[in-house]
Amino acid sequence: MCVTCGCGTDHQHDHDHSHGHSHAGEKKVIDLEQDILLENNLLAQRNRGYFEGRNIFSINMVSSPGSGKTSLLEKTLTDLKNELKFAVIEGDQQTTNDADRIHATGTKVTQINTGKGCHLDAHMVLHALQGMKPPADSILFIENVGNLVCPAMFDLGENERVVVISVTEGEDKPIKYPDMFHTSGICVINKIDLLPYVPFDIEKCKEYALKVNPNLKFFEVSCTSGEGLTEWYSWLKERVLTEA
Ligand SMILES: Nc1nc2c(ncn2[C@@H]2O[C@H](COP(=O)(O)OP(=O)(O)O)[C@@H](O)[C@H]2O)c(=O)[nH]1
Ligand SMILES: [Mg+2]
Repeated sequence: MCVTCGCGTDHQHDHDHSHGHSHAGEKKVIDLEQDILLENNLLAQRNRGYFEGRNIFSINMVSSPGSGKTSLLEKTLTDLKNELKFAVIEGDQQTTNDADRIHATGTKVTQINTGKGCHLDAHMVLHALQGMKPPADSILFIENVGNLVCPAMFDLGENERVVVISVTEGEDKPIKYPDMFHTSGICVINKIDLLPYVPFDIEKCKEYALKVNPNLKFFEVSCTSGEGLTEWYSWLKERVLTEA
């Protein structure tokens, strides 16, 4: 169970067996969760003010573990470093592995380790911002903890949420984890170089995703071959120009 958002206790199903806890108790957990989210939303507003004041365009990158969030960042930071200013906040339960990969691209980066937590929250991001001081007029990528469930609930104050899904995960993820796709504006479908080897129906995946979020915009990419990245870069540059 996640110690910060209490997920894992809020399950509902018909059953005869005893769980050793009462369902009346579960109601209390939901109330607490609402309080946590209220506080989180206030701090997210504060982050939004921070970003606005410094003209920082912030992107919350979410996905299941291993979809290719860090790979997409490595490519983007390397290919666009002469055109745009970047900073990165990395979120993982343990290790500085991803921060080390980002550091190798020459980008300013800070790592947040959430310990037993399964998502980043606005408070963690605020602390990281105060410590790292990302440059003004930049793009700030926030790579969330790999998890398609809990990060959906936590607004970090970001300008855009990008969900990454890879073709090895199965095309039904958008309907299995609708909150993540509902709260994102962009969906990057990664690892398309593997399409000849896996039974993944891209059109079906998009159809499912559009069912939960008709406004979702898609990019089909391969961080390995570089296919599709030009379209992603164009969107990024255009979006930043529009916001500035
Ligand atoms: N074949 C293939 N592998 C990829 C691609 N993008 C990332 N990977 C691999 O997928 C694994 C997980 O990538 P990573 O960026 O660490 O994912 P993250 O956990 O979402 O940050 C690594 O072994 C990457 O080399 C891709 O486009 N094609
Ligand atoms: Mg990563």
